Amino acid sequence: MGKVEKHLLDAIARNGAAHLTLIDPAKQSPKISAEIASGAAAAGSDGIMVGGSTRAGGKLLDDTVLWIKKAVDLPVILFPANEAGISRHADAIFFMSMLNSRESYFIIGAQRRGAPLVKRFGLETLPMAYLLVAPGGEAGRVGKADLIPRAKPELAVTYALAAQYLGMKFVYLEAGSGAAIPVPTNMVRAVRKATQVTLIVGGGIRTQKVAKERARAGAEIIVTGTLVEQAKDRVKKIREMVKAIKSARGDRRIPST
Ligand code: 1GP
Repeated sequence: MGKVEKHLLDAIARNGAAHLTLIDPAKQSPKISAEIASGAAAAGSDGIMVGGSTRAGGKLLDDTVLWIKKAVDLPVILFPANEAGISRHADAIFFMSMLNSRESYFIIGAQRRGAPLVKRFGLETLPMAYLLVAPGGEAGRVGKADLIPRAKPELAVTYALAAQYLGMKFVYLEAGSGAAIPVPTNMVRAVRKATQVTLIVGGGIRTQKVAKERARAGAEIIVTGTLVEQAKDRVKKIREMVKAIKSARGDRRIPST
């Protein structure tokens, strides 16, 4: 098992659930991204994801990762929209496939193109199924997702099980960045119950209550992006979020990998 995967699983084992902070390099300068990461680290977040559907790459991505690495000790994990979202300076990459895309490019095309770079840079790979749930937001639109309807938890389960059988260790239920409504709790619970993958949930999570409910339902990693970007008192906001997530599940079982 790689170092970053171990870091995440240890955090989950310790606290029942973990929090990751998503930073989109296209939304602010690398310096501000590093400030956001510092705030997240001070607040107890467990890692920094860098990426997003704006598809930032190249120098902006490299500089953002370098600035963040200089500012915090937390692992920096790439969250790429396509093969452009790869930086040699990161600690790991969510090597992800949008299983419910209608286009093979988002299922395996971008991954095939990016794989040689990942190898060359020696990045730790965290294999992940990326499942877009309605409303899906920009990620769903860009990725041409055949969105999982909110009322169809059993459909999410079939994708998640397929991901597990394909050997993916992580499944990400994504409602889309800034979504007005997050992934429904009963969908989180259904996927948790049916699979042994490490379950990530994100998109539209802004309040402690919403985060806590998802963690209680079985989400092991909660991702927040917009909240962190927009909050005035960032550290306080993230601290509250982290506290809610980590106190949600006293007795949950440790996920097997
Ligand atoms: C988006 O799930 C993440 O990929 C985070 O969403 O920006 O709504 O927190 P928010």
